[in-house]
Amino acid sequence: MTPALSPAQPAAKTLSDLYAQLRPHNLAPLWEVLSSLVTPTPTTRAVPARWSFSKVRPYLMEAGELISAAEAERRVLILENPAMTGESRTTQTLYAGLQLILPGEIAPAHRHTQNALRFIMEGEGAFTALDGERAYMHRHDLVLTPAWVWHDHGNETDAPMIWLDGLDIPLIQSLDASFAEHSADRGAWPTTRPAGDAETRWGRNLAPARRIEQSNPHNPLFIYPFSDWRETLESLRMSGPAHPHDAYLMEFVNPRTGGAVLATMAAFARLVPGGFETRPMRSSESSIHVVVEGDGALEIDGTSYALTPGDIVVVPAWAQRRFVASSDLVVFSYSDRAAQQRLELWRELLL
Ligand code: GTQ
Repeated sequence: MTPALSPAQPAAKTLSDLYAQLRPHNLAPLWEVLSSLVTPTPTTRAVPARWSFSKVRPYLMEAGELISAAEAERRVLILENPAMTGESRTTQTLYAGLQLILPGEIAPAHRHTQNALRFIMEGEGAFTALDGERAYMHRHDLVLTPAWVWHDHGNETDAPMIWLDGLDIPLIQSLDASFAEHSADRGAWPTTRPAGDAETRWGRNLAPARRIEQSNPHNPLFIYPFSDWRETLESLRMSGPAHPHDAYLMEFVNPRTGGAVLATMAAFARLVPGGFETRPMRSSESSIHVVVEGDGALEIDGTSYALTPGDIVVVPAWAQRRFVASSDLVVFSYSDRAAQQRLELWRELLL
């Protein structure tokens, strides 16, 4: 019999000896970490958090005095999760920021693999242009910039315009899939189509008969006016009782697919009638909620966050939450549900 080859080092006598031997070889024992990797339910580093628009606004205006939109490229204050400071993230997967564009300014054209949505907080009539088509934005409109579409922002009005940016930056970062390009002249994209063209073609339950089926069916509709979605919520309350867990909840949809507005993010409009309390629930998506009208509270894992217009509240993945409306609460929200559903990961638990 051939003798066994002698090991490079003496056999480890204890597990900790073994671990010391493994480390230089970039090896690690799964059994030490398995239960924290493969958890029965989601564990997240994100914590619930709330910002009030009126408290953030003065800082944003100060930034407006100190740096131009052109210099900054995007003049934004990031709403960082308090448990993940310095990481430019609001939840594990989602980013939120407040962007200011002053009269006469342009935020130059660029495109990137990150998906973005804007929810207008203040101002009337500045524009976002997608591939050179402008959409003029009004308070509480939802505006989209799907991945890899050229976009710039401009303000030709005489008042500041502020919106909430919702992006999937941390998700794209975790996938190491960030690509970006900037317009050669660092200016606005040349106008290619009349303002409002996308709404005309896609925003009225019609679609161009000779539409080209794209391999990437990104959403061709990029503005969802407040006046439309607010009216829908109002009509719903007449049509029947509120859902016990959702109250009146509608999803903004991509007219091409009927699915979520963006490849990774879904967006919602909710009405919780005054006096109504939703039943508690959990969802694997993380979500960011913006109070448009009304007062009440969002209870997250037993802590009550008072809600008033302009509040922005983070609900981490799998947190137990419920809405309590003192007066009619109108809430916009977005989440990573679209990404989770595409990956067949999304779940909820209705309690
Ligand atoms: O407006 O394109 O808040 O690219 C962060 C990254 C906004 C934008 C942000 C961006 C944008």
